[in-house]
Amino acid sequence: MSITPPANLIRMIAALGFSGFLVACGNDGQSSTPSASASGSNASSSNASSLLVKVNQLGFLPESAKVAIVPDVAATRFKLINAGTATEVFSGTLSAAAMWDASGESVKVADFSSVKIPGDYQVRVEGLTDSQVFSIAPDVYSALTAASIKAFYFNRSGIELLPEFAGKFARPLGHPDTQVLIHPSAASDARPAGTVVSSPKGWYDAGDYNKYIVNSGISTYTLLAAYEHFPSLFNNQNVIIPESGNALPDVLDEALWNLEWMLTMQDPNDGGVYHKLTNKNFDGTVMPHQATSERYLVQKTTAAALDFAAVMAVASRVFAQYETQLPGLSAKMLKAAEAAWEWANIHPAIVYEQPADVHTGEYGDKTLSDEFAWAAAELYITTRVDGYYTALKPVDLFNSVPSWGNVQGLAWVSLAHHRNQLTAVADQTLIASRIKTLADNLLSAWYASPYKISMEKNNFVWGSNSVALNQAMMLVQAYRLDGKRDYLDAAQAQLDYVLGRNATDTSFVTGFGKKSTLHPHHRPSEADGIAEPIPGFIAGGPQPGQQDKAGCQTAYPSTIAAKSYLDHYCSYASNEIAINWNAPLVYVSAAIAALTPK
Ligand SMILES: [Ca+2]
Ligand SMILES: [Ca+2]
Repeated sequence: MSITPPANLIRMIAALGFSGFLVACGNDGQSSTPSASASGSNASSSNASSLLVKVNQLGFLPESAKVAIVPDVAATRFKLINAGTATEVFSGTLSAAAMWDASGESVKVADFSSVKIPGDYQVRVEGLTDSQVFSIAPDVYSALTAASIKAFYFNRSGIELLPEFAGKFARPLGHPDTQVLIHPSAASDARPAGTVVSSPKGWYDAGDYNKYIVNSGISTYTLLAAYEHFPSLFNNQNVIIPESGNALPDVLDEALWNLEWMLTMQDPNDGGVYHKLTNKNFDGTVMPHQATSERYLVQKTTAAALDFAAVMAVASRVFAQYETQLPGLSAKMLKAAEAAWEWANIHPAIVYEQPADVHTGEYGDKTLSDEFAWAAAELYITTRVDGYYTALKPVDLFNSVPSWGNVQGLAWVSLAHHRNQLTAVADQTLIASRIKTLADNLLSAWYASPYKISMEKNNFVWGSNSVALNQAMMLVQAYRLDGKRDYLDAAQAQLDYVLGRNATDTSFVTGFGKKSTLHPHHRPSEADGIAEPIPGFIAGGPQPGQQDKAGCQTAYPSTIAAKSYLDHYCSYASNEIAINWNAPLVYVSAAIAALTPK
């Protein structure tokens, strides 16, 4: 379970001085025994990080915009040196210092975009330690894209992870979910409480072992969109999963693992979709095969039906090209989407209500107009039936950075991508305008930012790193529409941000960067007895709520928004992983690689 409450909700809660709501909705916080190998973060490391040069620790494509952020020291110039040497390859002038209110730092910008020769480099500024080593290389993001997809494989339910694919992270099969029970909240005449249903496969949602349709929706969509938008990047990619080498790109094999589970979450008797498959309580800090509590299908909801309808409509058109390998699958998915859509229109306002005996994540959402619009948009694109376009009420539908509870932006992303294949009813001017208006707002923030990113103080909500990446995804859509280079550079900046050009000087992706997240709130990474975390996962990231601090024996290094990050297993509020945070990492790393000029 992970949550990304809207910023206004965070502000409202902060104003009320009330954090209990978020504790109740977040991950458990009940199971962790802080490990002895804690990160050692403390107040002095926070001060120290303010004196470091912040840079994307992985690096840049030769033609990428390239920026580092430098503390406000007396120096007015910077150098780029070959890593570990004194050899200067470039020198430039630092910008004037400016204060970033999100981090409380006064910083300068070092721009070395003109350096394009592949190699390993560091930024050097008099009076400061040299930056982390980073690369300029034409394939600099290939391993990142592959690992961020493979993270989904590592989070698969119902499969043994074999050493030939998982290496030292091999583990026994957990959660077969072939015999789960209908919870009383989900009971119907055809399936009374206690009915045994098979619902295998799918991904564990986050640091926990449960499976939630709403969050699966946006996550699976984002992987499918990455493939729809940049197929050539994935067509020959080998992620080293059991399906590598078959006829499908691995990213689609991985998406299919979850889609097959999602199909089992639809009640064949009426088309409704169960909200989640979970235990009654969160599991302890154990490996998947050691977590054997009874599992339940809980309550059908309108949001689940609509997110399911949207994703199945997308999947139907994506898998249509694999009719030979997967006969009937595309048609089956479209039928499932239409049945869920019909159920949602008969039951338009069934909001998730947590039963008294269930204590896992809620993914509750009372605003369903965006889910209706997204499902309608995807059904329209796949079927070209004009009635779906009308149903999405385009004139009333605005664009926004997507999150699990606010999916209207996904409708615009798909409409913009398929704009040349739509029927005459679609308003092309409106589609372009919605994409550009949002991206221009993000661009304005980027222009004004002392850190040269679109992230602003109020974006530091639960899962802030996914905000950064979803902002990038929306900037990418504008670049794809009109080719204005600033959109691409601003998207690159967001990727730089999560890879180390941030106020914590940390690359938030496990296994990538010299100083990266080591102790994510992720049960397998904590319980497997292996020192390093499973690679390819992005941590939630800084946010000042610190809803977990009562259960953490290690203090957060700072209360300031952009520094409020604790690299410790206990920190489900800043250091959990989640499928809906990893999916935009896949999208953005692939998009930057595919779109940056060669
Ligand atoms: Ca494959
Ligand atoms: Ca919503």
